[in-house]
Amino acid sequence: MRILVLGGDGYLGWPTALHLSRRGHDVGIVDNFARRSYDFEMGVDSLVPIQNLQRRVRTWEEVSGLEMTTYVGDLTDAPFVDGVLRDFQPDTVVHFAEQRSAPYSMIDQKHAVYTQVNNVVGTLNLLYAIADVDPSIHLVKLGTMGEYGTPNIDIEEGFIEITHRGRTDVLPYPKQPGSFYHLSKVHDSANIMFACRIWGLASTDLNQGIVYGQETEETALHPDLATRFDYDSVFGTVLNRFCVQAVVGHPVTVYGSGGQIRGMLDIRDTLACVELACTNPAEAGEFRVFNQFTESFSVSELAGMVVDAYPGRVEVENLEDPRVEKQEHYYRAAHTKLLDLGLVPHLLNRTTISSLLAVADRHRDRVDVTAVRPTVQWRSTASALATSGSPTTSKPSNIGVSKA
Ligand code: NAD
Ligand code: USQ
Repeated sequence: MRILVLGGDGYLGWPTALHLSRRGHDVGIVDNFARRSYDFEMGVDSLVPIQNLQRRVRTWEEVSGLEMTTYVGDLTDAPFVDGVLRDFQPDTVVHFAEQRSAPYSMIDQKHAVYTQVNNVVGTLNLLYAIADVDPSIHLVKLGTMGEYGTPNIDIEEGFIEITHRGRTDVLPYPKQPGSFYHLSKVHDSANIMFACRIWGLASTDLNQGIVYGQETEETALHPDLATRFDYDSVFGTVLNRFCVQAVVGHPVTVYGSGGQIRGMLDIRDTLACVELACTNPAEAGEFRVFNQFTESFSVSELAGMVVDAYPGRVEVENLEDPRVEKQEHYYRAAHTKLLDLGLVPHLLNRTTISSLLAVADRHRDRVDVTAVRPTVQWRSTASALATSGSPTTSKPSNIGVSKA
């Protein structure tokens, strides 16, 4: 297949592009490097050093003997998106290219607006481009389990059968997202579902849980192929953060009681799930939803697992929760559709956590402990970080087609 990976310079997009390339697909990457500019804005950096995209691709081509095309530009630039689809002619577009941090979206008004414009407008441009260039392109879109929130009933995969006053219908599952970022994904889902209905597009919305891990089979082939690893309080996700905290002797930062339960998955399973979605496409006019996670854990359970796996002493600190979220709640979410397609999950165990701890330990000298404690407050309309800079406005307008 010809597969275009939008956001292919990011934490998940890069290893996914490598994986799909190694599995024999012709892969193109699109990115505007917004993620790298958030690092400059926040004054933080990936724990694991990463190379620029051109060097990454060159190294991959040398190591694998496989070619990869890159396009540098912004999805909010409609002519750019249209031009890339016409040039690359993909069978499938895998769309990772969004601002993906909930805390970043909650810094202040500017960051909330930036997040929603970047994510919703980027996806809308993509939908128009697919409809105009080739409506048969399958859109595989990264959504989030956080679209559903934490309702007091079982969560289904995208849709729920409801009987109301004697009549029954299958309707989109109710959404109760927990940040302006998570809301942007809800808006995307509604727009994609509508585009499938009116233009007959085919799309798979992958409602992904929290990803942990850093190494994949392909990134391990050469140090220049490493993907990023965030531990700071804005972009770092919970288990990755806890492992870095343990290694540098910082207390593990459990927000509130730690009873928050979330769906999680290993980074290697992200790659496998995306590939399964690509190779088993949705039909014309179909909008389908897969819940992409393999297990669920409470934040306290994750903290306990890190304490158990780390050979030294680790303290756990219950901080006042900077977010507005339920700390004790029911959580049971369906996730059978990817298993039915053949997913064989890597489950979280002591070995996985030990290998994450080893990654953190290898790069412990790069940890900036001042970036670890949470700074963004959901209850405030302007967090301390609001003065530290503005969201990225870089918007290259030309199509940058480059063969590395
Ligand atoms: P990331 O920030 O590392 O990667 C996203 C990439 O998209 C970055 O390289 C960024 O520069 C690029 N990008 C952003 N806006 C763009 C635009 N307008 N035009 C072109 N490129 C743009 O994020 P990630 O962790 O790799 O997540 C990828 C996707 O998966 C996101 O959509 C995220 O919401 C979703 N997701 C991530 C997780 C997780 O735990 N990391 C969990 C569930 C869902
Ligand atoms: N948490 C802590 N301590 C920390 C960090 C987080 O207790 O130091 C708690 C949070 O309060 C929250 C939970 O851990 O209850 C998860 O937080 P997170 O930052 O790991 O994840 P989240 O903000 O939900 O976002 C991440 C990704 C996002 C993706 C989402 C999937 O950044 O792109 O959409 O996971 S999901 O959680 O299913 O919505």
